[in-house]
Amino acid sequence: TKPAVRVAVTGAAGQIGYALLFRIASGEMLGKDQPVILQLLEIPDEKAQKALKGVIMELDDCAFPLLQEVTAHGDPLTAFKDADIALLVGARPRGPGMERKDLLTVNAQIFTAQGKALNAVASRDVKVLVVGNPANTNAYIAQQSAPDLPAENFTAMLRLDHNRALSQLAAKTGKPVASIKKLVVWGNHSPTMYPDYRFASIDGQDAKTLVNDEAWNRDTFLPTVGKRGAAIIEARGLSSAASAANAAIDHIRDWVLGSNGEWVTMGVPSDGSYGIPEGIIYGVPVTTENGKYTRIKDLEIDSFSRERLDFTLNELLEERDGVKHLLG
Ligand code: NAX
Repeated sequence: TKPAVRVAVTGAAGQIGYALLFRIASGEMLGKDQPVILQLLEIPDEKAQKALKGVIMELDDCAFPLLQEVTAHGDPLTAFKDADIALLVGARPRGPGMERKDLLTVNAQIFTAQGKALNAVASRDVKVLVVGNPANTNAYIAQQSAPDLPAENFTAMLRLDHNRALSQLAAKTGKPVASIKKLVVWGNHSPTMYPDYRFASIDGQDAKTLVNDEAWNRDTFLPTVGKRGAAIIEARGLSSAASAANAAIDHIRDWVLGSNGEWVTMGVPSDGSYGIPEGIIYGVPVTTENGKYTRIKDLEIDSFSRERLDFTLNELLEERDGVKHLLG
């Protein structure tokens, strides 16, 4: 059998953690022949650690054949030891009366510490996915705090937005989601993101021609995908958890096992293409193979799209400027 892969998960006792860990342990993320070790991090707080123990009891009770070991941690320096994959899910949510700036600051502290810990103890080619919000900027902070690790291994989750866009487009055209190829969601994981089907095909037909409804794109599709998170909170009284966990599984599975030539959206450090300053963590279309992602280059950006790409970029630049003074 294969040697086990070490997967560190933060915020492991939270909602997304609860929807995520059992699927990792059952082999849905890394394959049904891939043993895993789970290294779970929660805040040192007694209540959180106790809840984490409860989750581990349930993992034990599943008797997953692929789950070789599970450990509980209150310190990233032990949780990330030799980690091959790190899913950074835990973050400080916005509390009552908390300004965006305060949210950025508290999370900058968390992700600076976690980036340093990864830098110190994780596998030298650890693959990092940041889910905790503000995901792109948190990923940027973690990356900046881990100078000894490859920058391209720090990614943020845009896959939930990508999947939301797929399902909206499928509903509009009456076609199955699996028939849609080459969709992308550009930019920040926030309502400023830009879901874009200009390059997409559906059942081999050009998606734009098939939809043929610019007003729907602008007035329905973009806001529906962009505000889907808020709509889920409104309906459920809680933020998306199962769909977020599912997207995290999709992101890592494709990164590790390959996307078979299909485009997927990943938030990755910019290489300067599409006018996105180098290093900014921005959602772009990629294909993945052999544990690496490759950006889709040289797509045509029309003036409407340019505006949308810049709008979401400006938000990311503001976020970066808001935390600049906190980075060494
Ligand atoms: P929960 O509040 O249910 O769980 C978060 C858990 O993280 C808590 O148990 C908390 O104790 C823990 N935590 C907080 N700080 C930590 C730290 N420094 N180290 C370790 N653990 C820590 O939130 P949940 O619904 O699971 O959401 C988690 C994060 O995902 C939130 O930031 C949320 O905004 C974000 N999301 C991101 C999405 C994306 O597409 N990128 C979509 C879903 C979700 O909204």
